[in-house]
Amino acid sequence: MATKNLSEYNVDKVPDASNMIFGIVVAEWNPEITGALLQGCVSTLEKHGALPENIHVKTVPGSFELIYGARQMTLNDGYDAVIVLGSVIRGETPHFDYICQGVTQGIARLNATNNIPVVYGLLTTNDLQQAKDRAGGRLGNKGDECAVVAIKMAKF
Ligand code: DLZ
Repeated sequence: MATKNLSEYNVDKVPDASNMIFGIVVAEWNPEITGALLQGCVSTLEKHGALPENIHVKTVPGSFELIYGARQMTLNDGYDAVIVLGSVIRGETPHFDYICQGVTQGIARLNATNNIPVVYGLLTTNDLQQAKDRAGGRLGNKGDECAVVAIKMAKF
């Protein structure tokens, strides 16, 4: 099955984001990738009307810390949606699996227990090229997809 281009979506189905406030938590690991995810995410939020002053970006050391960062942001009632952005690349040890499972379950739990939607922008790839392909490369940008999801969930 062909992989979907992450930057392709139906523009007509995206609500206006001009009155919405977004929090973004971005991991510092693999900065070439997470920087590209952030760039795509912010530009897509702004494309749909979000004001730059209503997009608040915080960094955390690694993807595992995205859970804590997102939780702190969801404690602030002012956000309409929170987005986490990270990139975990498979190494030689099982560490990759533990981080991916931990972040996935942590973000799922936040969504099941909090009132503010948390959008899951974690790239989990076997190598750097797969991450590049999904961070502004041949398969689009996961950051764009997360922005669209955040706007839709904020409206929800
Ligand atoms: C330790 C680690 C490793 C091996 N790989 C990554 C990675 O590919 N991407 C990422 O975002 N973070 C990685 N980390 C760091 C962990 O997410 C976390 O910051 C540390 O385990 C400390 O809690």
